[in-house]
Amino acid sequence: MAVIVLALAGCGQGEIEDSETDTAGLGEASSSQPGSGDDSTPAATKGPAATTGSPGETSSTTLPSSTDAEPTGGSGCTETLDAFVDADGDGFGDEPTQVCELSEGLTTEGGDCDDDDPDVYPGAVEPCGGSEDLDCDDALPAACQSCADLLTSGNGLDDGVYTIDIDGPQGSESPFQVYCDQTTSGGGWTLLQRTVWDPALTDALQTTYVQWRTLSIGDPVSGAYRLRGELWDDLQGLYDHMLRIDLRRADDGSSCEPLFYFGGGGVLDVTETGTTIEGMVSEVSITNATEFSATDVGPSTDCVNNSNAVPWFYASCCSTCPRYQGGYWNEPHPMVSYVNATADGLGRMEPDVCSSPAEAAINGSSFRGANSLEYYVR
Ligand SMILES: [Ca+2]
Ligand SMILES: [Ca+2]
Ligand SMILES: [Ca+2]
Repeated sequence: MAVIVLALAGCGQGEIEDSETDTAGLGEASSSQPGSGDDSTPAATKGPAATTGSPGETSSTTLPSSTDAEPTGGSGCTETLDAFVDADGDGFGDEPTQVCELSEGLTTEGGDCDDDDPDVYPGAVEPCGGSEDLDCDDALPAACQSCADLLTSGNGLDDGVYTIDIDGPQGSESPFQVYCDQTTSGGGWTLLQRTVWDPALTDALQTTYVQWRTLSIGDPVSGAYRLRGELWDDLQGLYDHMLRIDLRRADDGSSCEPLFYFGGGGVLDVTETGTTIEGMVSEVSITNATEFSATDVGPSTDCVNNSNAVPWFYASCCSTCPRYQGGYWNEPHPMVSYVNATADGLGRMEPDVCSSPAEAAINGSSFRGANSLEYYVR
């Protein structure tokens, strides 16, 4: 502000009588200055009150003569320049003014929608997923297209539920909520499915292929959940896969600390008639077949129907079962076979994460029950 008044003051010498053109700029600028209520004071005399800004140094040297209302030789202002106050120094201003020449704190570029924030101006970079209009186009930033995008944008660094727009603002797909793991092994993971111990909750996920492909079920925050299958392959950017396994303690049914198993290179391909996953390299069998089975489609429909499993990449049985019944459980539960034999991606096994043993499979095999089993891609 101070700087502007100075510039105006210099300019005002020659135009002090032209109240029509100058009043707007002077009035606005001077209204915030101490003592500016004295309307009879020539504009230039207000300058000294505003000489705290370094840019005013050159102007201030001309100010004493301005009180004579006598233009000094050569410094008169023959033409004024439309300019804007740039209080935050980002090169764009908001408050219009007229000056003889530009000086620090002034700019010819208008449109700064927040002149107190140097990160907000027309054309500013506006990362997806933000909650503030940074580029002054009167629109909030677009939603990010995945959890990985949220991580890159800096607007989604914590684990939690976020709104993503998988095909961007121009696409036909509406934004929807997902759960993102942004902290495990580099983050950027989008949750695709969660099965839980309680059969009544997970029952809803045991569906036909069409239902698996077209219907999202449950809440990404907690409980049984599945993002509809037709989006699964759209969310794989790096072809990375992750299983989060919360083993169930035998004594009180509480959850152990989570284990995380990873796979790379697995290419998901979802079509209207079938789904495959090819090329995954992982230390354990995150999937047990390349082909996907639901109640009506796939090589292991028997597993899904007779064992109350949920749609998954099953062979005849599974080392990772999002849900399975029979042999091991009287009720269908999530279960895995390798947690006491193969370390997870963080180097831990069952004894490292459970203060008491996880619930053992009823037939004494290596299978363990899980309070939740979550599948992510990124
Ligand atoms: Ca500005
Ligand atoms: Ca700004
Ligand atoms: Ca914007």
